[in-house]
Amino acid sequence: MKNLVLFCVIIFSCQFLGFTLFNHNLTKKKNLVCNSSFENQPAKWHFYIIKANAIGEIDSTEAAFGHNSYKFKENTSGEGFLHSCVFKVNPSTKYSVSVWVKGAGKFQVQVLWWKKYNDTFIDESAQHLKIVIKGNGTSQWKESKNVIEAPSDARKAYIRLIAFGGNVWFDDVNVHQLDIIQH
Ligand SMILES: [Ca+2]
Repeated sequence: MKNLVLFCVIIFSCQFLGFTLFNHNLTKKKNLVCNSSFENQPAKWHFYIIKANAIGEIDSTEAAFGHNSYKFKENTSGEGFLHSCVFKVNPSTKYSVSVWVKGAGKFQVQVLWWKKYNDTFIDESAQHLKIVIKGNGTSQWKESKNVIEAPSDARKAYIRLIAFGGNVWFDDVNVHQLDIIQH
């Protein structure tokens, strides 16, 4: 009887794991954000301090998915932001943006759109900034999401995560194109 129960547990576990991995792979294929779950090194995310004291770091003790998240470690006056890799976008096209958040502070998710962008030149006049999501952290991991449309002149974009007023963890940042370019 014990062997039968063990067998059933193993079969159920395998099916559940396979189902989870299958769905996760499907999501990953379309996600435009590099290292979206903070599982890889180098992180390919860049942290900037707006007000001292703010510290940003990959945290292997908290995770909504996988093993890691990104922690904004801040006192009540500290404020920082973290920006993602740059990715290509299609103008006048809708994108879904989602993120998992936990913590005591407040947070925002912004998208910065660019006509052009590379490592040595940023055309500041072409910048458009959009606050996509904002809210208060919660004691448990919670997903927040929204849908946005790329400006008519957008060619590239990146995500900026912002937190202030207390520690905040981010995980599983996703940006997916929702429709096909109309031109
Ligand atoms: Ca993760």
